[in-house]
Amino acid sequence: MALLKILHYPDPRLHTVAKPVEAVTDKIRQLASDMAETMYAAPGIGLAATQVDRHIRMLVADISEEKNNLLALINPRILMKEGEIVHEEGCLSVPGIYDKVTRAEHIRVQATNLAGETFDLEANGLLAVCIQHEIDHLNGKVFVEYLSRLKQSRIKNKLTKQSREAM
Ligand code: K1U
Ligand code: ZN
Repeated sequence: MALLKILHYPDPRLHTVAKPVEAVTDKIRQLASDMAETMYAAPGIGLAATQVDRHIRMLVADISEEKNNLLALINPRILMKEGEIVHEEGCLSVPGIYDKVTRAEHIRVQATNLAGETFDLEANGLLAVCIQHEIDHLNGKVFVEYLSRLKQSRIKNKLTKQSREAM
């Protein structure tokens, strides 16, 4: 088990489009396990491989209070989107910034699990928001890109200053 380093916006690597996972190997299962450990430690409710500088299409999520309902989605594909929800989002790659984003309220996703089996998942509310947020990461998109240019520029300046001060 290992804690992985999470990339912080505006790191350009966060805009990499992740490649499909060709086969679910022990290496992939180990990465999923390390990502889950990193997500729980942060703490967060989701994490995409992009955020830990692994550019493959895999995400983990757990929205349960007890942190006992881990989902690992490999090569996730949204089959259906319905309705609209406005939810306050945060991001482990954009520490300290929270803002409202409009997304689909209900989604159906097809993905591969850690046993290499394809499955469908229906998600509503927070889980739907979280999965859409994580799939955006796999497509190189960070949630701040839904905000105004002015907000994006302020966030970029704030986080760049913070990372310089941390050096
Ligand atoms: O992708 C990420 O950076 C993780 C992100 C997921 C997310 C949160 C909220 C809406 C959409 C997507 C987070 O987990 S931010 C931290 C967070 O939301 C949280 C942390 C501790 C307890 C509960 C929530
Ligand atoms: Zn995020």
